[in-house]
Amino acid sequence: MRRGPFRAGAFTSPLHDPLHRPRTAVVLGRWLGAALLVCFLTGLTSHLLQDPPGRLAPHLPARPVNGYRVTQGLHVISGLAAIPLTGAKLWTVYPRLFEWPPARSVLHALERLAVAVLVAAVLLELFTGLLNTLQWYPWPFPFRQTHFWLGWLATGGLLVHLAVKAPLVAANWWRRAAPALAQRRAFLVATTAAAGAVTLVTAGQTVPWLRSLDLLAPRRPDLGPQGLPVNRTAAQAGTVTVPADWRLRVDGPRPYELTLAELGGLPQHEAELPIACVEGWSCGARWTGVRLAELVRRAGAPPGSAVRVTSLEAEGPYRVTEMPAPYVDDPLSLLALRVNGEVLAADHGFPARVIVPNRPGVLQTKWVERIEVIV
Ligand SMILES: Nc1nc2c(c(=O)[nH]1)N[C@H]1C(S)=C(S)[C@@H](COP(=O)(O)O)O[C@H]1N2
Ligand SMILES: [Mo]
Repeated sequence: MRRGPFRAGAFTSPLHDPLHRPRTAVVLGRWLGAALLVCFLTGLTSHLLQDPPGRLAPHLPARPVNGYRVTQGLHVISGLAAIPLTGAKLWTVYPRLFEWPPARSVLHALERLAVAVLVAAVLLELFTGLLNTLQWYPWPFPFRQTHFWLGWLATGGLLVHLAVKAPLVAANWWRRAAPALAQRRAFLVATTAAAGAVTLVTAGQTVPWLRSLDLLAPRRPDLGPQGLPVNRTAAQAGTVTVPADWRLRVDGPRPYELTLAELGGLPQHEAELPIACVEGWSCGARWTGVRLAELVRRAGAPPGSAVRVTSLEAEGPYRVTEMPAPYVDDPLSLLALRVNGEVLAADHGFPARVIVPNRPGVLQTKWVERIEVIV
């Protein structure tokens, strides 16, 4: 029965020696655990901001202005760094996959099952997340819900794993406790270098002073029309032609319509606000337009009203978005007509787009045609 990797002594690396393995696993586990914790908390933040439960929606904060930019930037940075860390951690412990006998007791079998769930959830989570940063969805299931629930599964699995391993973790927490091993040093240095390199060549998609090192990230934040990347072009969204008689319609107690010239005639305000895409890139820009709060007041709606924004786009998941009151009322929230001093390019949402502080990029609706007061 005990052939190949199941043989006793099949793994010859000193790093795989049961005497040395736990300390390596603990050191890597600390880094990986920290990365996964940051990833989970920032992911939860993103999910709540994007799809808040009804009771929470009226309390979402429109500040800090760069809040989502920072949390989602960290989400993608920690997720990418977790990839080499997961590889190193799995390599360290994978000989245990071939343990003999496969299960010593029911408890041992359950413990192994929990590890299987944890590893599968983390691998699938990192894989779907990575492909999402590339806007590549080669699977039949919806990305966001799957990514969300896998996050809970991975975090639950991690807590069980930590509880089971607590004594081993405690015994190997300090360097003195474990015998020194030159190969471990080399392995940990190489893993740190790999995680550091992955971070350095991708973080520039959101961290301005790392921009020049942004070699592997799918987007350069400064490349695109008007100095801003485009996630979905007007052609992709099927809204290339804006009707010549385009009007903004605002529905509320006193509905009205405005032509583009009339909108331009209202008091214009400026706001320095980022587009912070869930896929990990972000970029600040100077927007000019009419305050959303003013448009809503003109329709006779009181402060504290939420709105639904509809795009000219024929179809697509971001055609309609709802905006809770704190965003509508924020003085920085605009229906923007210009970006960085120029009339919006078609790809940035001409004739008008929403730009609001501390909100995911997906909700910054482009090619707006209608704003409805909903409460
Ligand atoms: N109507 C509409 N608005 C949209 C989108 C879309 O597909 N349709 N994409 C969103 C996404 S995912 C992002 S990140 C931002 C990007 O804005 P930009 O292309 O002007 O940089 O627009 C958002 N607004
Ligand atoms: Mo996005």
